[in-house]
Amino acid sequence: MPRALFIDLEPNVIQQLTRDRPLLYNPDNLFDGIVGEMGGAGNVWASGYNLGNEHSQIFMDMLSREVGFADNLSSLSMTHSIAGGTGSGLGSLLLEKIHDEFPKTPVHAFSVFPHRTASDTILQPYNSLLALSHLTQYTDGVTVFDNEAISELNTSSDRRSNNVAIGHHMTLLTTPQRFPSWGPGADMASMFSLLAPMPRMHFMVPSLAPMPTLKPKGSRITSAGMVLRHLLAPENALVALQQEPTSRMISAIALIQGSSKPAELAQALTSIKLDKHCPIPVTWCPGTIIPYHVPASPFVTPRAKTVGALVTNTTGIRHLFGSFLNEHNKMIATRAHLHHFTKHTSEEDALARFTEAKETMTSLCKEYEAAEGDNYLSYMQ
Ligand SMILES: Nc1nc2c(ncn2[C@@H]2O[C@H](COP(=O)(O)OP(=O)(O)OP(=O)(O)O)[C@@H](O)[C@H]2O)c(=O)[nH]1
Ligand SMILES: [Mg+2]
Repeated sequence: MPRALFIDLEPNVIQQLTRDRPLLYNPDNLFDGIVGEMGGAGNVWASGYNLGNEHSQIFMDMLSREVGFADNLSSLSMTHSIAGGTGSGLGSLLLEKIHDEFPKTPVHAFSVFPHRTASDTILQPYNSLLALSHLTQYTDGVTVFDNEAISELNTSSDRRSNNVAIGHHMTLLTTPQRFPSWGPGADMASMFSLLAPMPRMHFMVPSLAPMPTLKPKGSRITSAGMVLRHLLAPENALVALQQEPTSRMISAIALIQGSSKPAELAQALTSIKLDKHCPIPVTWCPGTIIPYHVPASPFVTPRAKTVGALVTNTTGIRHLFGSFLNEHNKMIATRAHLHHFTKHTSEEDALARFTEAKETMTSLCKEYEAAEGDNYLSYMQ
């Protein structure tokens, strides 16, 4: 039975989940709406945040109960999207509460980022910015799943096929911690301490090889070396990033699962350092790609001879945050759609939150920019 808590402010999604698999989930871990407020957060961050705040005790009791069952709590992970009202607003509130109640527990997020060009919620530039600043302040690591990039790779904007890719990546990334005997020191907390040597620069770009959602033609990617090359090619990243010549890699972890031996993986990495696709590392820390060999499960038929997932901490992500900031600035300049927010909070409160979030994200972008130069460590003093 999954230990996960499933929390939503409207019943449809969770009810569908339990209809499909009635015996899989612990009913105590499902929360599908607040009585009298079953309409969700209506795509408004402030609504999700306020509803969460009013009823936070329910969520924290659910969490404390499940944490109480753990012999050895290693970290907490949250999965959400940042564009609507519930994932962003209730998600932000939960991150604050978790930070207060479990200050020593590392927190990670798997965050779905929206299409910038074909936005499906008009308030996205408001919601996303507030969620991003919470992810910066209250988590130790974020794996960014960008619907725009994943839809391009899938050649379809169907959410289900995006979820298949996201699910495969999450599965591979968390394999070492779900089967601890397979990889000592490979729990999320240890991995993110290698990935994010500086606390705020903790947003990871994932990639996957081969993509599980493409037509099954049989993969020509068979060796660890081919998987690594595929993972490092910028066009295979699950985040749409412009290739900026100034971008630098802070750290990366490659998880390779399949028939290749750990020694082959180490050898492949050495030769890849000469490859044109190999990202240029920062100069103020080792900036290496750390390999993890993940044995395949005897219970699952592998979908290819070798599969791999990569998570990269790159300074190039600042350009993505820059585009979120730009969109927000354009919208707030005319106070567009602000009335949706001010149904749930005062205009003064909304504007103060936007200003604070903008400052957080602008200073994070500046930090990434400084990390591209040689004087980053003195910049941080
Ligand atoms: N990859 C993926 N993206 C999704 C999925 N469902 C929603 N999204 C994206 O997530 C964003 C907002 O999601 P919603 O699920 O509508 O928002 P919510 O967090 O439930 O908030 P409210 O509906 O306002 O209560 C949009 O950018 C959607 O495209 C999904 O199943 N997979
Ligand atoms: Mg919803």
